[in-house]
Amino acid sequence: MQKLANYIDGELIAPLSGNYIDNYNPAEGRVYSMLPDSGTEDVRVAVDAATRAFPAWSAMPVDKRSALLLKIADLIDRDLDKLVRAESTDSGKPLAQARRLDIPRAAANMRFFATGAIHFSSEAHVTGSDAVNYTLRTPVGVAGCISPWNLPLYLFTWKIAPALAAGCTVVAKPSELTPMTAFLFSQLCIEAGLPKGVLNIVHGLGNKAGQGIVEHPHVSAISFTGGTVTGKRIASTAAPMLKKLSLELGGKNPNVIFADCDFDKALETTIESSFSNQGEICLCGSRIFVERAIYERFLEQLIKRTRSLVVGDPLEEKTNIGALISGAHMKKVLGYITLAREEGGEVLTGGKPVKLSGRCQMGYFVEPAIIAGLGPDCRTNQEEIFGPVVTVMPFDTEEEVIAAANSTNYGLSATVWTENLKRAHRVAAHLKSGIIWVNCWLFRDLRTPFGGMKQSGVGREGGWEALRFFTEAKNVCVRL
Ligand code: TXE
Repeated sequence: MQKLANYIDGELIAPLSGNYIDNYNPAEGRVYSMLPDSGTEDVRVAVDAATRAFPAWSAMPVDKRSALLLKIADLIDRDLDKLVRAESTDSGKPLAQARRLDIPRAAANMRFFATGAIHFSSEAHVTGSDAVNYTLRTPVGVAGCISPWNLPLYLFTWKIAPALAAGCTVVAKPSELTPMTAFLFSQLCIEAGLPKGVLNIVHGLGNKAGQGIVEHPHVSAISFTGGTVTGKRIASTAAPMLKKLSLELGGKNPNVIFADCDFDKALETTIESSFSNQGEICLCGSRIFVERAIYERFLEQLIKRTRSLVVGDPLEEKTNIGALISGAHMKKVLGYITLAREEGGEVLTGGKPVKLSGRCQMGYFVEPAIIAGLGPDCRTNQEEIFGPVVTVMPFDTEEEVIAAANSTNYGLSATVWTENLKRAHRVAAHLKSGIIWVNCWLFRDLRTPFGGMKQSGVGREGGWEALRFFTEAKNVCVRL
């Protein structure tokens, strides 16, 4: 069975303990490879390598750093098919989605920040004729980047690309549930000639390898995407050490559909925003609010379209919904279906495990579910399920729906459907979300700030925000 390796100081190496963790193929429900069970000692070696590499990497002219990152982007493009298949196998997501979204976006992340760093500039403030202040932006040092399993290479590169482009060296840990594309990525870094120690990838469990990165005194900044509970734990370690922190956490996002929307577009996009990646995207719209005038019609069409989605082998092109990430996660998702019933909800379609035949007979498949009859305050409508499960609620007024949409502890994203321009701007301004889509979903301009409010996190990624995060601002005041 294939054993993955850590990427430390430019080499692919085994964990110091010699121990490995089983890596599952979620569509087959069986172990298909093994990843290093790294501990704090492996992290220490990685941080030492990153510390040694920092002076040369941070001093390298930005166009040279950029060229190396662009080369890695080209290698991702070259290996598209291999990476797509690996991502689908490792995470259970449909191959078609990995080809359309995950892997191209990983290359785009590398290119965006490789070129962005060239254009990054700092400010100058002229204090009348008394002084000139200018801001020096220097890389923070060794950055820790910890990424989750739902969009593995996409979110991994979303963090390491700006860190490296800004001149930081990095110790990164992909999720132990989806290590494969980060491992393949480390091979591409070697091929591209990335200097040793600039990027180090330590595989392993969150509470060992991940916690080791967060606790290490020479890691100056932590960029994390994952669950809110884990984010809080990381903050409780990193905050007293006064580390810079960026936390992108969970969501329970409202999808608000007014009667004056473009009905067909709202319906089609709602199918995507509800069930893309099996609902395992922090940006999925899991609470659907529909204005009463079109509620029955919309719901009827939504059920019909949802029933037509193909739950199946992720490697088959016709599959819309692949496997959930793990048996434990499937249990959690099904537990929420039970909870929804206990809370008085009616499951209008789906919500049952799907038993496939052939190689996928042991896989973690769940039918996409639509639940109605629940108010906004119940647990089903307050807690992140992170699976193919949505609730649908009618509303009568704008004020009412804004209050309901804002009623959770989360504040990551929201979607608004209306053809009324004034209303669109008004509602967007009142929604407590870091990202608001009007008449679209998931569309991203990588220059815009990305992140959540409330329990959805602190800090913003994307564009200059990310390059600012990985640099320290120093003001130099020159008295004239
Ligand atoms: O993610 P974790 P889990 C949500 C979703 C899901 C829940 C739990 O609701 O059901 O979180 O998922 C690393 N120090 N999201 O438990 O634990 C871990 O190894 C340092 C939303 O699988 O947050 C992995 O690399 N690192 C989300 C990463 O954190 C630690 C995406 C994320 O894992 C650590 C995923 C520690 N103490 C889940 N403990 C989103 N925002 O998109 C764990 N890790």
